Amino acid sequence: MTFEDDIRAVAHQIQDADAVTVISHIDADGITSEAIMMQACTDAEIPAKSVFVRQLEPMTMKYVPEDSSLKVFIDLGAGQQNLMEERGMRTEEVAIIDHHITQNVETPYLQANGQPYGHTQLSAAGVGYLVAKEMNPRHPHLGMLAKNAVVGNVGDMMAREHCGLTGPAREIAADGEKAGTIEILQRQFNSYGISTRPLRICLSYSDDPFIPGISNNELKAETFLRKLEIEERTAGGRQRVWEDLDQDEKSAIINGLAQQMLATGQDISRLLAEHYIFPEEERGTPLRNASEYATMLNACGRWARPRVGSAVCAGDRAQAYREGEEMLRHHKRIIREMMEYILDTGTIALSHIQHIHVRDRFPDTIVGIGAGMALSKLDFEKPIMVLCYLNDDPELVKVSMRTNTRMVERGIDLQAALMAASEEIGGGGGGHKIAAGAYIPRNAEEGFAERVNRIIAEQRR
Ligand SMILES: [Mn+2]
Repeated sequence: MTFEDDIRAVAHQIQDADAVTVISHIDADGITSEAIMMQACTDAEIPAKSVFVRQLEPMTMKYVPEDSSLKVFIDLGAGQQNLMEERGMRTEEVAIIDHHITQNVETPYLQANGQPYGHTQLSAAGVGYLVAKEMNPRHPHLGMLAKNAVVGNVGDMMAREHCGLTGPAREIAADGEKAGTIEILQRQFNSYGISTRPLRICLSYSDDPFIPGISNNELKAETFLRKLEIEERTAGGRQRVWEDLDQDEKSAIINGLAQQMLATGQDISRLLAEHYIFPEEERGTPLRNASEYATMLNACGRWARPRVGSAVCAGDRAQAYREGEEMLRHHKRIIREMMEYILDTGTIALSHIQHIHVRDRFPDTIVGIGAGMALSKLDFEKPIMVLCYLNDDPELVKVSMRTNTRMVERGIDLQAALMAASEEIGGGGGGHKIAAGAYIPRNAEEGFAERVNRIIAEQRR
C-alpha cells in the first residue's frame, strides 16, 4: 500500500456513504479539516453533519452518534481506534484521516495518514484536502479547500521546522496559487503578524530567529527602522505592516537584521521564511495570511466556539467573522493578562527551569501560550513550567512547558522531560521539544518541578 492508495480507499469509502458524520478536533487544523470535509461532502451531494471534540477519549465518545452514517474521524482517531473497537464499529462504518501516530488494532479501519509514509510535515487538513481532491479532481472549490488546508498546516506548525511548507503540503499551497486563492511569498522575514502587527512590534516580538538588540526591545526596533528611513506610518497615519512594504524596504530590513545577527555570531539560517497570503481577503485583517488566520481559529476553539471558526472557513465574512474577530481579541487580551500576571508575580527559579502555579486564574486551554509569551521576557535559558487547575477535573493538574530554539539546540527536549517525569507518578505527557504539556495527579504536584529540573539538567550540553 502507498499513501495514494490509502487516500483513494478513504475517498471511495466516503463517496459510497449514504450519510457522513465528521468528527474533528477544536484547533485550527481540526476546524479547517472539518470545513474541508463538509465542503467535499456537500459538493458530492452526501448529507453530512459534524461534531467537534476537545479530545477523543472514552468520555467524549458519547458525542459520536450511534447511527448508520459513515464516521469520518479527522485530526484525531488514529491513536484512538481501540475506542472505536470497544464501541463495536465495523471497518465499513469508519474512515480515519489523521497525522498522529497510529495504533494497532484488530479491526482494519481505513486510514489516510502521511505519517507512516514519512510525510511528517502534513497535517490532517492537508490529508483531508488530498482526500477531497481524490473525490473530485475538478472540485469547484479546490482553491478554497487548498486555502483551508494551508491554514490547518501552518496552524499545526508544519511550516516551522523548515521555514515554509514542504512535500505534499507545499504542493497544496501551489494548487491554491494556481486557483488564485493563495499567494506564496518567498524569502520574507520569518515573523508572525505580517498583516496586522505594526512593524516595530513585528520586529521586536521576533524570538525565532532571535535578533540581538532588537528582539524584546521595541525602542531599538524603532531606532533600527528610523536608521533605514523606513516610514512606520502611511500618509494617512495608519501603522504600516510587513505586507505594506515594497521590495526595497523589505530587503533593507532583512539585510540590516542579517548584519546585526552576524555581528554577534548568530546563525542566520532562520531569518527568512515563506509566507502564505490570501489575496481575496481584506488587507490588514487576520484572515489575510495563514498564520494569523490560524490564530483566529485557535481562539474560536480554545473558547469553545469551534463552529464560529468553521463558518469563517466556509466563507462567512459577516456574523461569524465578527464573532471570530471578537474571540481573537478576547484570546489575545487574556493571554496578555496571563503574561503580565506571570511577570508581576515572578517565577520560582530552580537550577535549570523556572516555574509558577496559576491555579484556576486562567483557563487551561491558553496557559501554554501565555507561558511562551512570558518566557520571551524572562531568563531564556531556563524553560518555563506553568501549572494550573482544570475546571472540569479536580483530580488533575495541567502542566505546560515552553522553551526556545536556542535551548533546543543545546539539547533541551521538553516532551521527553515531561513524559518521563509524569509517567513516574501516574500522569501522561506529550508534545514537542520546544513546547510540551502533561496532566499529573493533583496529589503529585508537590516536588514535580524539582523532578523535571533534574531531567532538564541532564539534557543540557
Ligand atoms: Mn492536527
